[in-house]
Amino acid sequence: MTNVDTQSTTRFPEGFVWGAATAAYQIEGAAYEDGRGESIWDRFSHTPGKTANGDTGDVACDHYHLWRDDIGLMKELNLQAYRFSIAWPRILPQGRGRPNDAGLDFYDQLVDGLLEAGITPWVTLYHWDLPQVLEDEGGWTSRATAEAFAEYTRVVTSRLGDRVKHWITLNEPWCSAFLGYRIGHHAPGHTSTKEALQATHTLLLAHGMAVPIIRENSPDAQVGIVLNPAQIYPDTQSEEDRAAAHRFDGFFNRWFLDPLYGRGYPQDIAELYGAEGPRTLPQDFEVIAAPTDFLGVNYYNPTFVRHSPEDEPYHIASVRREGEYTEMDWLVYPQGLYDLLQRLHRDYPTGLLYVTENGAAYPDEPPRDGRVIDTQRLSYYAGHLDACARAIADGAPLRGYFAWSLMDNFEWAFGYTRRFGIVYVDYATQQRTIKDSGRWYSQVITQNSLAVSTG
Ligand code: IFM
Repeated sequence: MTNVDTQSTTRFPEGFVWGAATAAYQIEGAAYEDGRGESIWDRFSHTPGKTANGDTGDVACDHYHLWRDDIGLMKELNLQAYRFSIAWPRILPQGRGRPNDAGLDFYDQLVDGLLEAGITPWVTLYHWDLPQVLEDEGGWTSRATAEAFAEYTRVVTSRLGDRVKHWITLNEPWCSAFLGYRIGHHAPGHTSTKEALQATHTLLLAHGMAVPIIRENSPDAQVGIVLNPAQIYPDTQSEEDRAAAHRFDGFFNRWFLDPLYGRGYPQDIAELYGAEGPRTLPQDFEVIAAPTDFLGVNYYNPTFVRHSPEDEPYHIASVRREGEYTEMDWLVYPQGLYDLLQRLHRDYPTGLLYVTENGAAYPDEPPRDGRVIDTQRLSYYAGHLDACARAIADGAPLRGYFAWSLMDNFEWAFGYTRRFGIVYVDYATQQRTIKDSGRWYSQVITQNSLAVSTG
């Protein structure tokens, strides 16, 4: 393969789950087929100026048609589990109401195909592709969207709950709320703090409403939510920098984790948000804190912050540290994953932990003689898996790891300009090629250990 120094002899515990992850809008394509409704990402990506090169998910990796081949790839990679998401607009084109049989059939066959291949399906119910009709009625800022999500959950779990035993309600609600309604970098592209906070509340409520429905329709299932918690470090140990890091932790992490684990919204942050805070009902908090079995952690990079009086209103500035950066301009820092896993398990009753996404974008060369040499990605994985192993050795209840991503795909506002796959996709031909990182990962899976050759 390639010359990366991964000297580790680390073994993972028996039963550790090895997988890879994707999301519907990023890979499926077939945006107008078989009765699928419009999603906010169809609308957003077709709006000029919103994505790199005007890229859309219309075709993406054409997984909707190539899923059998893709299961073949997963087998070649020795994957034990595959995390994918269901496109809500394929199931309920109008957001609620009459289900679309063709959409349900697609996922039904995919699940059966995975099980036949000996691969455990891990299903995410919502990975950002809200039906546009619901957005037109207020989207995640409207409480009715949580009710629609509960209805959608009921439809999906009634159909797949007998065979799917690992369910994730939401992927990264921070992104849905803040990238979508505050920063505007994601669909639906709004820029209001008040909307983002209301959207957060609806998303958390939707999660809480969905949990008992999943349990009812999928007995013995493991149910969880996936967050993208930040591992935050103060730039210096000064009191002011540490206070800034604590505030940032409040905005980014505690605002989600505290209500999910029964503590309501953190008071210090609620005070800073003031009148922009969400409208809530007292009974919401019990719903949101529905007991779950695991927390999914998506980790890519750490966050360093400092106190900055000129940055109104919260006086926090991010700090760029020296080091290696990926093509996303994200610092490579495996220790952040170790620290994050320890912190989550120390501060919250998370139940089991799974790394549900971790990976890196680098500008790969197209395959030559059937090979893609992606040394940097391979070493990124090696470093982060080593951090996982150390976290387990030091007591974190980490039970599995999913590489992001199974294959190169539509990276949201970056379109097709960022490649995260362990499989290379030639978008013109839909040809897939397992990269060196993928070959290395498949050996790690087989050995259940990092003691595999990379040379
Ligand atoms: O591609 C995304 C994914 O959809 C959610 N988590 C982060 C990934 C990389 O940006």
